[in-house]
Amino acid sequence: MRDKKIEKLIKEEEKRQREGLELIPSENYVSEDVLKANGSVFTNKYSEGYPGRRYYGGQDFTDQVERLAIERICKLFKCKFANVQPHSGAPANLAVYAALLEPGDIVLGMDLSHGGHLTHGHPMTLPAKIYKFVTYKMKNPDTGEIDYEDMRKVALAHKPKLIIAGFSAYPRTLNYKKFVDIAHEVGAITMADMAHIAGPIAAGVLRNPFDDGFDIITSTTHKTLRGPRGGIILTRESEEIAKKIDKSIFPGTQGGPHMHTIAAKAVAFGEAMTPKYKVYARQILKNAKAMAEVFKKNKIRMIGGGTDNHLILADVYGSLGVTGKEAQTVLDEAGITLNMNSIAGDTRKPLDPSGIRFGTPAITTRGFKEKECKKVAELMITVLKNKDDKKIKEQIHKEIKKLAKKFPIPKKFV
Ligand code: DSN
Repeated sequence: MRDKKIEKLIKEEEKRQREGLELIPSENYVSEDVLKANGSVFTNKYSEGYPGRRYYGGQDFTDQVERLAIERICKLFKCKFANVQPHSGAPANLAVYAALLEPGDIVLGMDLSHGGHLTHGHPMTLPAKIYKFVTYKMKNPDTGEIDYEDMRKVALAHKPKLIIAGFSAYPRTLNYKKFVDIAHEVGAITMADMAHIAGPIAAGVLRNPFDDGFDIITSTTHKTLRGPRGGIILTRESEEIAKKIDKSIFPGTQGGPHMHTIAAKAVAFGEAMTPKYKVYARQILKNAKAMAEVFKKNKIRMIGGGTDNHLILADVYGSLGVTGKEAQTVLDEAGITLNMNSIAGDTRKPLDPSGIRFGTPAITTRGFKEKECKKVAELMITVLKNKDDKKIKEQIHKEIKKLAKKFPIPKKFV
C-alpha cells in the first residue's frame, strides 16, 4: 500500500486478531474469498434500483451478482423473496418499519434490558421517535423463559401492527409459533430479527422462524453467517410485502447499493450452503454449551441459566463482585475480547453494567472444539477471580497466545 499509515494500522489489527481470542458473539472471521469480493472493483459501481431495472448503465455483471446473492439466500432460508441491499442490520430494520408502518403505529418487541436490540425501540433511536414501541420480557431471567402470557396481554391491549422476535443478548430459543399465534389474534405482521443466529438457522441447526409462519426475517450477514458487514431482508411468501420492502430500501431509505458487499454476501451464502458449514454451525452451539458448563460448575450466574445458541450472558458482578467493565478490561489484557453487557434487572449503569456477553462463532471458525472452549472458560474465570494479580494475567495471556497460535485463522472454509 502507498498509504503507510493505514497499512501499518491494518497490519496491527491483523496481529491483534491473530494473537488474541475473539469472543464477541457478533464477530467472526471471513474467508479469503469473501474478503476478495468485498475488496473488488464492484466498489466502483453505482447500481440504484434492482436487477433488470436500474437507473444507470453498465449493469451486466452487477445484475448477475445480485441475482445470485438473492437466489442463494432464498434457498438457505426457504423463502420466496430477498432484498440483499441493506447496508447493515439497523438500516434493514428501519426499512421494514418504513415499509409497513405509518408514524404513530405500534410495534411489540423484546425489552432491551431483557436481551432485545436497540433498533427494536430504544428511546434514543429514530424508529422510537416515529413509532410507538411496547415490550415483552422474560418471565424469569434465571431460566430465560419468555413471558408469552404477558406478551399476549400487551398485544391485546395495544394492537401492534408489527411483532418482532429477536435479540442481541438472549441465550435461549424462542417459541416462534407463540409469536405467530398472538400476531394472528391481533392482526399483526411478524418480523424475526435473526442477526445473531442467522448462521445456525441457515444450516438447519436452529429453528427457522419461517417454518412457523413468520412473514419477514431481517439479519446482518457478518455474524454467525460469516459474510461481509451488511444486512438482508427476507420475505417468506407475500409479494405485496416484498415489493413494499424493496421500495422502502430504494429509494425509501438508501441510495446506491454496495455492490462489492453484495458480491461478498453471495460468496458467503455459497459457503453457507456447504456440508462443512453445517458442521461449523453445529460446533458453534456445542462449544457455547461447553463454556456454559464451566461457568455453571464455578457457580457463576448466567442469564437463562445456560445457552441454547452461540452466546452466554454472565452476571459477573453478582457472582464474583467484578463489574462488566472491569471484566472486559482485565480479559482484554489477557488477550480475550468480549463485551460488557447489562442484564435483566441490572442495578448498574449501561457503561459499567453487571454482565459480560461472550460467544463462540469466531473461535469455532478457528477450529476450537469443546475441549479448548472449556479451557478458555477456565482461563477466563481465573482472570476474573484474580483481576488485580498482574502475574496471573501475564501467565494467562501467554497461554492464550499459545492457543491462538495453535489455531490460526483459516483462509478457506470450503
Ligand atoms: N452490535 C451487534 C451486537 O454486538 O450484537 C448488534 O447490533
